[in-house]
Formats: sequence, C-alpha cells, structure tokens
Amino acid sequence: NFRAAIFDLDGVIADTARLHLQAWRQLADELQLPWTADSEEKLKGLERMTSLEVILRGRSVAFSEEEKVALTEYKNHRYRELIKSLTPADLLPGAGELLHWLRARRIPIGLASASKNAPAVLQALEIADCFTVIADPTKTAPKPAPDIFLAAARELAVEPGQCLAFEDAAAGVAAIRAAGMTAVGVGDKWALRGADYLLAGLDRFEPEEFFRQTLP
Ligand code: B16
Ligand code: MG
Repeated sequence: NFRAAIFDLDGVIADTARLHLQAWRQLADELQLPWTADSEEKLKGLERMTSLEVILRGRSVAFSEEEKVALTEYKNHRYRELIKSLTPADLLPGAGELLHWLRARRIPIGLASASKNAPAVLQALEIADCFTVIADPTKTAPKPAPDIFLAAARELAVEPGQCLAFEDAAAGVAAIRAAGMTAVGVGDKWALRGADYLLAGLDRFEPEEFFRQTLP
C-alpha cells in the first residue's frame, strides 16, 4: 500500500520523448553523425550532456567543452520550439485520468524528470496543478543515480519505501530501484526488465490495487 506516486515525465505522461529524439536527430544530421534505432533506446531519460555524448560517440574528442555546451543549447532551442505545439491532447493514454484519480484522493504526487523544461511542458499539458512537488534536476545527480527520486520523496515527506514510481527508461528504473522505491516500468518490456511491474501504458494501471486505505 503506497502513500505517494512519483512520475517521470517524458515517455510516461506525455510523448515528449519523441520530440527530444526529433531535436537530437536534427543535430546528428547536421553534424553528419550516424543515427540508429539503438541510439533511440539509449537516449531515453538521459540528461542533456550525457545524451550528447551518446550522439557523438567516438567523435566526442573532436569538440571542446564550450562547443559541446553550444550543441546542447542548439538542441534545446529546437526542443523548446517543438514543445510550443503541445496541448492536453498530447497526454499519453491514461495519464490525465490517473493524475486526477490520485489528486481526488489527496495522494501526494511528485515529478522526478531530468528535464529542465518540465515546468513548461506541464503548463502546456495543463496538468501543472496536479503536482505537489517538482524535484529540481539541476540540484541532483542524473539518473541512474537515485537522487532525483529521493529528493521528490523528501519534499513530499514520504518514506522512499512508500513511494510508487513510474518510468519509461532503463536509467530511470535503475534510479527508482536504487532509491528503495517500487518501480512501474511503462513501455518496452526488454529495456525495462528491472522494474517491479511492467505496463504497456498508464491506461493499464489499476490504482485501486496500489493505493488502498491511503486516506486518513
Ligand atoms: P532537457 P525525463 C528526460 O526527461 C528526457 O527523457 C531526456 O530525453 C532528456 O534529455 C532529459 O530529460 C533532459 O531534458 O534537455 O529538457 O533538460 O524522461 O526524465 O522526464
Ligand atoms: Mg522518461
């Protein structure tokens, strides 16, 4: 029986993973770097600079630190353009329903997204009010470190063991498990095989099974 829910954003609540990939792919094409299906699964959930290293692979040494920062800024600029078009229709199936179900029962909800753009995305999706806390990714070590999930639990004043956390990325599932929380993997069965529960989408999640007697 859990007392709080903590969500990843990209790939769990909204299909912004697609927009991140589109922006990275554009950068890779402009640098004439190879792009494979494998790059896509690897990039999921990684913070910005680590994602760039994945894109550059062996060619990383050819760029100075300043150039790398400029490349991530270029990608972010593209991404900011793409998220302008987001609306509540871009919520993944079941996401809005689950957030409102939890909120109606006063179950605390945390966001543990690596994305510095998360507040803008929540606004565009019109779900910012559902979240009790948004953990700050600039103040925590990136996933697979557990820090961002632990920060969310601390701010919610709930023990990690009482948190159920949702992720679409292998690095995120590892972060949840390292935090001592229970992980619900949403998406690819093979990539998320470390999760405690696996779902094709949030629309398959049955909240009554996990959040009984949470009301005082
Ligand atoms: P930004 P999540 C992650 O968000 C994305 O999955 C990942 O693709 C992105 O590189 C990362 O945020 C950083 O995002 O560049 O917007 O700060 O999955 O942790 O919600
Ligand atoms: Mg994600």
